[in-house]
Amino acid sequence: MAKTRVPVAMLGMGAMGRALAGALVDAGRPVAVWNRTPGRADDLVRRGAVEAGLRDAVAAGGPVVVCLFDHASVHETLAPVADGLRGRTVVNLTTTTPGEARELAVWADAHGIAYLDGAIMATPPMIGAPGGQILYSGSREVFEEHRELFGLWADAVYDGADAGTASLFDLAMLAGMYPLFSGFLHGAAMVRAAGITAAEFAARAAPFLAAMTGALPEMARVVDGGGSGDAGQSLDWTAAALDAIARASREQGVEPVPVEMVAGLVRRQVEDGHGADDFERIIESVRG
Ligand code: FVH
Repeated sequence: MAKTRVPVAMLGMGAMGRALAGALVDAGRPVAVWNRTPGRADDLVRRGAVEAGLRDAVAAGGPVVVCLFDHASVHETLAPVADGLRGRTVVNLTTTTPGEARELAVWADAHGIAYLDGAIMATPPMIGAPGGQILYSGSREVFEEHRELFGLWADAVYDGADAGTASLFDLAMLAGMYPLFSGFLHGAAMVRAAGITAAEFAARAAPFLAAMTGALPEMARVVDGGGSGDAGQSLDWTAAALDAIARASREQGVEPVPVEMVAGLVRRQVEDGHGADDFERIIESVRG
């Protein structure tokens, strides 16, 4: 059988699982789909996917791609079919911590399963469209063997043999994204109190915030010890600026919680005598 005709088993038909399976169906790949609650893949079945019981889906022959809610649901799903997975390949695209990914890799190895972990840096509509990335780590052989398949979903990036690395990058990047989104929504609440819509605010904030990300490489240079860290704004200055933002927020009747989180990190460094240092110094407030 030609490699592209080997059926891919897709476990998990949530929003992301359906998007991944849909991209394969669109590319003419045979796909066997399974979901704990049957019927969530009806549209895919109409388009050519085969809905199967768990054991039959796993027996389909090709790689078994897992996209479930969390680490626990992956174990709950794979444990009963571990015998059927011996000698086979599992690609786990469920969001897990690095430690959980490594634990799954060890579990897979103990059951004779080749394991590749993945982290999806995309939303379901981005699957099969430009702009998405999926990070992989674990078995290089599995990554190389299924590279073409992975390319149907998004840009595929291999991050090395440690199964935890893809998750580490994923969650570290999300650690940046969620505070950014919270900050945007905080700002939207502030201007809304003045009758400005979130859409108007987004049109102003998006280019500004995008331009600000240009500062990241220089911040990184300072953190890595290659920059002076004295070119920007001191933490004393930043503390005053954050205080002004918090006061402005309260004037608008909005609780400045996201900004207070940052102010707390700054305050710790100022209290430790680093008020003259640059903003990058607050990394010391989160280091263990
Ligand atoms: N959706 C997104 O934008 C993000 C983008 C980045 C990566 N994530 C991760 O992808 C995993 C799946 O996400 P999802 O969007 O498909 O999630 P849901 O639509 O909530 O579907 C969850 C599926 O998991 C099944 N499930 C839940 N618990 C169990 C269990 N104990 N045993 C077996 N299956 C389970 C659930 O089945 P059902 O409720 O329909 O029966 C869904 O198929 C996730 O790790 C994201 O972090 C997506």
